[in-house]
Amino acid sequence: IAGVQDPSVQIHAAPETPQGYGSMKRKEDARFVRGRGHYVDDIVLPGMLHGAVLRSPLAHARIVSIDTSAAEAHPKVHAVITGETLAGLGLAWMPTLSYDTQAVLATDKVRFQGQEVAFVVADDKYSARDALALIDVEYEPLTPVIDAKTALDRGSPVVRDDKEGKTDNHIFDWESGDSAATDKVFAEAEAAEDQVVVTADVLYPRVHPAPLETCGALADMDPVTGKLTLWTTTQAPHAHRTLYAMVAGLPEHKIRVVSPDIGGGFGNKVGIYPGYVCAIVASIVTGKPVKWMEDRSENLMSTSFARDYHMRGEVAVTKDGRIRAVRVDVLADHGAFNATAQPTKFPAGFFGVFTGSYDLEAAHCAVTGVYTNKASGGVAYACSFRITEAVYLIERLVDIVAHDLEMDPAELRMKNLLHADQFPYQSATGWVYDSGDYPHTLQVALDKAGYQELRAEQAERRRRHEAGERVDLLGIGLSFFTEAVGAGPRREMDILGLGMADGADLRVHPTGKAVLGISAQTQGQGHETTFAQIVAAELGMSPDDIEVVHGDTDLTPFGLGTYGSRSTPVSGAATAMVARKVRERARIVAAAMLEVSADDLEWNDGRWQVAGDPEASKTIAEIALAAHSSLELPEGVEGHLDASCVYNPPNLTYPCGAYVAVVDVDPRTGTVNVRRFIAVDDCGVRINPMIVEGQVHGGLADGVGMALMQGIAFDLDGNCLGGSMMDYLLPTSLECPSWELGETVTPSPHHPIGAKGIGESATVGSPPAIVNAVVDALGPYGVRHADMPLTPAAVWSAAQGRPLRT
Ligand code: MCN
Ligand code: CUN
Repeated sequence: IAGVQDPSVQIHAAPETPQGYGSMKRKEDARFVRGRGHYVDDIVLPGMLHGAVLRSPLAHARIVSIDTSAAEAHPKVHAVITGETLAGLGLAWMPTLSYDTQAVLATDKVRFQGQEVAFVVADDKYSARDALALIDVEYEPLTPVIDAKTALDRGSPVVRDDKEGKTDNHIFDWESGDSAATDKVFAEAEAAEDQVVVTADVLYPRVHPAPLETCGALADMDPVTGKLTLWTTTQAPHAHRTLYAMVAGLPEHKIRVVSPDIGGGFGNKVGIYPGYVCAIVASIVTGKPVKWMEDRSENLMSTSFARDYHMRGEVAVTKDGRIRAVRVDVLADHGAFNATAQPTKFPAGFFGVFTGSYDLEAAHCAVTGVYTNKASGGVAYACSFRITEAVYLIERLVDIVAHDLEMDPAELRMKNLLHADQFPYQSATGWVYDSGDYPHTLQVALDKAGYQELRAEQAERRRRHEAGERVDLLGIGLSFFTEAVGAGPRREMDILGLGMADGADLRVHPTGKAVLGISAQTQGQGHETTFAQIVAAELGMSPDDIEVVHGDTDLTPFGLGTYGSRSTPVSGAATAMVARKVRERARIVAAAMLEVSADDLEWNDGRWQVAGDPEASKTIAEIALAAHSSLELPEGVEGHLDASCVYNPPNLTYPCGAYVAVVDVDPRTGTVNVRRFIAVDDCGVRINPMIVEGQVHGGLADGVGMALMQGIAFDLDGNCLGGSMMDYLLPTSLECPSWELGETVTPSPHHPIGAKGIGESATVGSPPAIVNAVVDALGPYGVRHADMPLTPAAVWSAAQGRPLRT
């Protein structure tokens, strides 16, 4: 492979592991493996009532009337809330995270199957569900808008006729890159003998994060203090609190949002759902705590979906494989309400990184968002704000270029990847990639896979297949991805006006044990362990002596929460910085203890030490006790040992990775078996390699699910065809190989500990590798592209030359 012997390619050794980092077991697992996790549905309050949501059976219909009298007469029912009740309180509609509005309970129309229509409050959840059947809603059916591709046609029904003057289903147009410069390269490529333009239509189907714990809330409005406590499944407790404060007109200190243990979020728990608001209103109306937990179908049918991007990509490339420019057109199906969660200036999320890991002359993309009669959402499922779609597109395109030019896809990538000496690199769409050594990372993956041997086996199988033997075809699929995670710099990134910085508080107690308060919220990522490790490494302590507090707005500093793999890049940085602040304060105390000047101290081996005299030193525990004692401190030093800080990241971090999928495909049945999967990730310095590998394992399994099994489809009436786990398949160990992981380490130059995010990398990088592998396997059938999910039917149809269209 070209580039391998390139002397500019440096091999990065992992840096000396600071004390505290390493694969320690997860502190939180002590409770999880004993079944002692504490989730929203585990919380029981005295006198608590239960809510249930009546949902629309139709995708698009006018509401003629709602009769709740029979439900209200049910002996165990306390209240039935409808859109009309909420309208009286000014709460029938709520703001979304994308400056749109969303119906809390439908008043005028229902706009997707599963939409919230009424909320019943009863003594127990069974009675609440029973009473739903007693509500009589008369609907006048309307033609639904199901196909995003026809949503903008003249005469299409208008989904959002609640918006004044709205006569179409258009939401936004957004573009990125230099259109004129890109068109110029394409014009040249079309004219030149030695260049071609390669085009492909690529769909990233609608999928769903499907966390094991569905969404829910327990609201308790104390009528005496006027304080609302909300235990809820949220990835962003502080942001939710501010939104509730804005909508309800309550001060933030009168609202406490608690996110207890969360059974998986994957982006599904970023937004605010009508059920949360209904539980709050119901608690106010009844004067009792009210709990609402959705079931599996409710979760799949009504909460934040992901993807649904219809993409056309064009690549201008020289015939010897030098990629010059990429041009992209996207139609984004946002469902009935534009409720995607992403920084304000990025309506298509970070799709702008569709230029991938390659050195391009020019690039441009245009994205158009449309309303359809489907559930809203859009940015969820480990997506790094739509980098999943961007990476999938570019990595499919690169393989299609390789197919059309009859080049080896690894060689084509090596030819176009950015080199280590190009960093920091400004992409054609303006992103400043912080660091990386892409050819090296790819080479590590190819070596680990035994790429040449695999190609030899593939050729041998193809020979046998062509000779008429019944043999599985071997497919080898690569993907190389760059992510942009850790949103983000406040000057560029906010959500509903809230800048994306994060706070951290650290308090070391007299006994030398510490409590760290952070605004990130773990849903399973292991923050209680890794964030303790960051403090431990900075202060020379044991991670066991540091308690990480998160998920309670009364106990933690403000910040925007966990999504877009931002916890380590932003909260993790805040944690390192606050620990360093404490360390500097400790230095002054240590100087007083040792009766030397603070300037004479150096931080060595996890303690403050008199320069040149290792015997004269103080640990943080010794210093903490002294800081709370009668020790005389210099003028202006108050004592105690604590600090707080807010971290505003200067840039995003740019993790990368090279993945190789090896699949066996039976062309007669369309069955795909993922035989091997090699994943080499570079997330900079790894705090806890075991946790990092766990994150990668999960994301790779996600990739198998999306590439081969998952899709939320709709019939022509707008009925959701993915509303249960019989229809929406989760990958299990049976579909997953034993993952083969590798790593390269290119620290982020601007992050205090050199770490980059990892939480979504594998979900981003694995679908293109698997699809590339399946298409590669079908080479003897001349297949150039097939859309996900590559179910046996889809693979078989592709082999027959009649690809399935979703
Ligand atoms: N880590 C590390 N060294 C690094 C980077 C990360 O040790 N260089 C550790 C972190 O400290 C953290 C974990 O790996 O314990 C993931 O860190 P990070 O990449 O910062 O991601 P977040 O913590 O912000 O997690 C969010 C990310 C997202 S956005 C989705 S979606 C997703 C994912 O995490 N949802 C998950 N992984 C998940 N894993 C579980 N179990 N459950 C989810 O809901
Ligand atoms: Cu896009 S899913 Mo994660 O950012 O919570």
